[in-house]
Amino acid sequence: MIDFELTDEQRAAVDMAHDFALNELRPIAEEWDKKGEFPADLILPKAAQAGLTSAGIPEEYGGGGLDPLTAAMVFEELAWGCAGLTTSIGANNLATAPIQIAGTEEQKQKWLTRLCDEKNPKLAGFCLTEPEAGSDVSSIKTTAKADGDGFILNGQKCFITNGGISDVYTVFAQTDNGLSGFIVDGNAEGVSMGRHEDKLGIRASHTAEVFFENVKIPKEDMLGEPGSAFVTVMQTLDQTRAGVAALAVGVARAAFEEANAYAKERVQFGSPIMVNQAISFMLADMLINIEAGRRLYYYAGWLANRMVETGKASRRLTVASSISKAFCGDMAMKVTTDAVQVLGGYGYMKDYPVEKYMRDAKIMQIYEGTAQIQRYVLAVSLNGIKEVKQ
Ligand code: COS
Repeated sequence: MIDFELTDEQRAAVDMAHDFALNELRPIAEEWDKKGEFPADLILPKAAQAGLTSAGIPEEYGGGGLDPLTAAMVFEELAWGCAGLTTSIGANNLATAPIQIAGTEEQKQKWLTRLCDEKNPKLAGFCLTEPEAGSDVSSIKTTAKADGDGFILNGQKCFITNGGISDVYTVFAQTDNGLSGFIVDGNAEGVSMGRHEDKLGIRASHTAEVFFENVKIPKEDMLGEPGSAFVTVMQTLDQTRAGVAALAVGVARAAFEEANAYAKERVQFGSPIMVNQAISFMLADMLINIEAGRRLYYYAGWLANRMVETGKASRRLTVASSISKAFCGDMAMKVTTDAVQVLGGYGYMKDYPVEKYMRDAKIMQIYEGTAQIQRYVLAVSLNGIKEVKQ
């Protein structure tokens, strides 16, 4: 059955996230966007207190226990407040997904629990991307060489959200058997932060290189079977891409609201510019695309819930999550660009937030798989698709 009502739990989570976005994120968004830094000391304790840094971690390990769909709904609200701050707060969700997918019970107890201490909030980072391995996951050069009772990790990761300021990293490296996953203590000797990136958008998130130099990893911190990490990464992204789509919807929504309000107030040629169909149709198109994007990520999130419940990967989820990410990323870019257009010269100035929304939206077409990679995933699936039935 299809039901478009949120459950009581979802309503409560969404309302809480909206209040947090309104009262905690929006008031500081502009300042930290300008500074280009994540104000960890300021916002992390509040986010942890509200359960946002551990929202997707099951309750039995101390987390909020939100399923992927409800977590995505929460991210939509937070991104409405500030997509940059949300990216750093939400990175724990991405970084811990591989532990939830491939980790043992002991690993979950040890590492997930550590990230759920509200009084001592901690960040986690997902270390996949390297200077020469972004879309092409198999070409990762970081190595983990077997050494006695564990491994020695060496390599360089880049564009890592919360890189260098995280307590826990999930790291993907080449071993004798292929790509393997590891959980790495951020305080271990040999883990260091490289360049802190100066970005176009989501500037209030922290993005940096992470270096691993002869880092000793005990064998019990390997994630899953040796050589099994490619599939773990794919399943992680299947599960989290709806969350990025939701972020994109949140940014687009914020831009739409600003443009809609402006169009009612701005008078030119004796009338509010809203009376021109050139403007009102643009706003109507924004609304159509925001609503369409939201339904797409709801569906992908719903399928992700099923993956979590059954523990089984599904081609349907891969396709749905790529569709939602591709559509919502492109949609957010278009909606935010149109919002700048509605505000005209004012939209181009930093006095209004729409230029920030436009800068923030661009990353939605890039991170967690570019718009082109999503289409590649879909193109590969075409072989198995004969008809597009319900
Ligand atoms: N779930 C489970 N298994 C999957 C899977 C998925 N979603 N996608 C692929 N696999 C499996 C395949 O079944 C295949 O298994 P077998 O070798 O047993 O047949 C294996 O993984 C390799 O799959 P494939 O041949 O499709 O891999 P490719 O090298 O062609 O790469 C893409 C596929 C491009 C889709 C992948 O590299 C990708 O998603 N890249 C983007 C990564 C990304 O998003 N980077 C951004 C940084 S993340 S912050």
